[in-house]
Formats: sequence, structure tokens, C-alpha cells
Amino acid sequence: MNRPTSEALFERSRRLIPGGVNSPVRAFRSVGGTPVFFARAQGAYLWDVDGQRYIDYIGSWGPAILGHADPGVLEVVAAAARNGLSFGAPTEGELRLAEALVAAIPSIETVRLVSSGTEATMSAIRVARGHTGRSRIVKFEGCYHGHGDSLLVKAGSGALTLGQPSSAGVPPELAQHTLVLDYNNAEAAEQLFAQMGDTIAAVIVEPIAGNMNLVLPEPGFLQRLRELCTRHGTVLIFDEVMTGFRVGAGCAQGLYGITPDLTTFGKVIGGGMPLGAFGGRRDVMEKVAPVGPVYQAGTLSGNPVAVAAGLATLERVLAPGFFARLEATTQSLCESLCAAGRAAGVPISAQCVGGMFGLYFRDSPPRNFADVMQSDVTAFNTFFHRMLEAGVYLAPSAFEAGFVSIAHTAEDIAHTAQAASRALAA
Ligand code: HOZ
Repeated sequence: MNRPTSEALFERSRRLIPGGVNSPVRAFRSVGGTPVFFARAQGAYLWDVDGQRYIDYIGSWGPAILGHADPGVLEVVAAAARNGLSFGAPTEGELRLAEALVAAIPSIETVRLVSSGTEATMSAIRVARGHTGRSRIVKFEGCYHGHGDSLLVKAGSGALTLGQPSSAGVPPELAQHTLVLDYNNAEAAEQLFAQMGDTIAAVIVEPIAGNMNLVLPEPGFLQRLRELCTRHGTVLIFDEVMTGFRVGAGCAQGLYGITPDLTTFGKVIGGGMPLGAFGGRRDVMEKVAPVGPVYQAGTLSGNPVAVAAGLATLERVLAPGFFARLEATTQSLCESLCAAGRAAGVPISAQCVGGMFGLYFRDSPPRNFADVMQSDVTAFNTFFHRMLEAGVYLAPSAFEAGFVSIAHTAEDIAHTAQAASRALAA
């Protein structure tokens, strides 16, 4: 399909912005071709600068759980903006958002608002190190926790998509404190803790991995991490930037019945505005300045417009029945995609949790990074472009999860299924 304006804008952007984009995975490097430039969005749809409409399964990488430009959210955002865009001083809205998070998630006793998921994870790691007086942290291969130095080691998301899971510019002296284990391998965690558990400040994990496509935790995996951390005085951090209020009203920790020491949030809690948070056990969070010695600050932290968008979004997401409806839509999408694959004789699989899904070009869902790497990336890339031409916007990478909103209708799913049948049969 000809997208003349996107192509012209990308050409200009490449001269001024590294790779023409402000976040690497947007550049279409792994799928090839020119990224689509968008002009507007409403509900489940995006319109590009050439006027083409797409059913959107990225949802701004997670935040757009109500669909785009939800009228109720826009109204409160406009009202908040009229009262001032930023004060750099406390507001009642921040307190109300903190109250909402504490009320919704039992593990959150106190919480600090920041402006992005990366800030939340970076800060949570610093707090864990400050709390324990230890340097080492443990993460899992293919999990992505934002682009903080300590966390860009064997990372997922854009880093994985571009084949740079460990970034240049991270001093080896720092990276050596980050130990990497296989996702879903509790035995390896057990062995590592037996050797050096008492020197590990934190284990950080995506309780449902969403940055190496979607990988679910196997029964007992998260529980074993909880037990090891408790036994060794290590801070267990659940990175729920992606899963927070996206997989269920109680987040992933509610689904699996695990109480982490700290949790990080982003995406949905900002309702499409830049907002993140980290919170958890009071004694750990009391290490944060100005109460404690761990410094963390931000001019736009708790921004009143972002907080208003987040509160309006959470109110809707936490209403009874929201997730049952959302998951039914996501489930029907996954079933349709698998049926299209079977009919075309193409080995694909799919699964979902809440409003998040994984579509895999392999015959069964992966359980770790090595499985993810066995996907047929070439087949995915062809599928991606055929879907794009049919007006369906999927993540431009075989290694990203997909997102469904409450605004997606049965007709949207049916249209997507037809497009997938044609794309796979071609
Ligand atoms: N890291 C995000 C997906 N897991 C991509 C963010 C973006 O490109 O906007």
C-alpha cells in the first residue's frame, strides 16, 4: 500500500531524530518498511496521515485499555489542564491516585508517583539496594524493565527486536551486578540463592513476561521466587508496568496470589499520559527521600493532568465486570487467529490474559526466551505487512505482546480474523 505522507515524514525525521523515531521498536527495523505516521485515534482505531484506518492492537503499548480518546477521560483531562499543567508542588489528585492504588492492591502500603515505567523500575532497584545495603540484582532473560543501566542486560522489547539485548554505554562495573536467569526456571534461582542469596538486593521480574512476546509464569515459579526472597532478605520486585490493571483488577500479583515487596506501574495507571509509580512495603518505601536516604525526585512527578487521566481510567477499569468483558474479547481474538492458522496449515499459536495477548509463529506458546527465539520471524514479518495492508495494526515485532481494549467490538475481531485468514493463506 502506498503511504506517501508517512514516507515523506519518515524521510524528514531520519535526518533529525535517531532512526527517525523516539523509541526504537517504532522504526519497523525488524519487520522492514516504513513506519506508519498517525494523525488521530478514536476507540479501537487509528488513522494514519494518509487517511487510512487501522484496527489497533498496540494501544500505545498498553495504556489505551479504554480505547483511544475516551470521551470521559478527555473531559477530566481538559478540566485538569484548565487548572494548570504542572505545579511542581503537591496536589489532591496525587493523593487520590495513591489512595486508589493502595485500595486496589494489598501489597501497596505506600507509593511514589513518577513519570514513566523506566523511572519506576530504576527507582525501585535503587530503593532495594538502599534498603538491603547490597548491590547484586537478579533479572530474567528476555524480561524488559525499561532502559535503566542496571536493567539493560539480556533485555527484551526493542532491545531484543533490534538484536541488542545488552546495551553499549552500560559500564561493565555496573552490569556485573546484574545476574540473569532463565524465565520459569525456579531450580536455577534456587541454586543461585544457595550460592549467594545473602548478597542479592533484589529479584525483579515481569510476573507475566510481555516484552519477549507474552510468556506466562508456570505454576509455582513466582511462589518459589517469593520464598527465596523472603528466606534471604532480598526485595522481590514485580514489574507490573505492562500487566498492572491490564490483566485483572488485582494486577498479575492478584491473579497468582503473590505479595511482592515492591511493585512498579506505568502505562494503564496514566491512561495514556506519562505517569508511572513504585510502591509496596512501608518499611522498604520509608527508605525513599525525604523520609529515608535513597534519593529520588522529578519535576513532573505526580503531574496533575496525567494523574487526572489515570484516575478516570482506573475508575472504569476497576468497575465490576470490566475484565470479564475485556478477556472475552481478547480470548475470541486468540481463538480466531489460531483457527485461521489451522485452516491455512500454518503453525501458529496464541494465548491471552486479561487484555494482553501473545501471537506466536510456532506451534505452542513459549515458556522462556529460548522458546521465543524459535519463532518463525520471517513468517511473522510477512504476516505483519499483509495485516497492515488489510487495516490491522499489530506490534511491528515478533517479540512484543499485543493489546486489546474495551472498545474493540465483535465486528473488529471478525474483520481481524478474515484479514488473518487471507494473510496466512496467501
Ligand atoms: N518498550 C515498549 C514496548 N514494550 C515500546 C515503547 C514505544 O516504542 O513506544
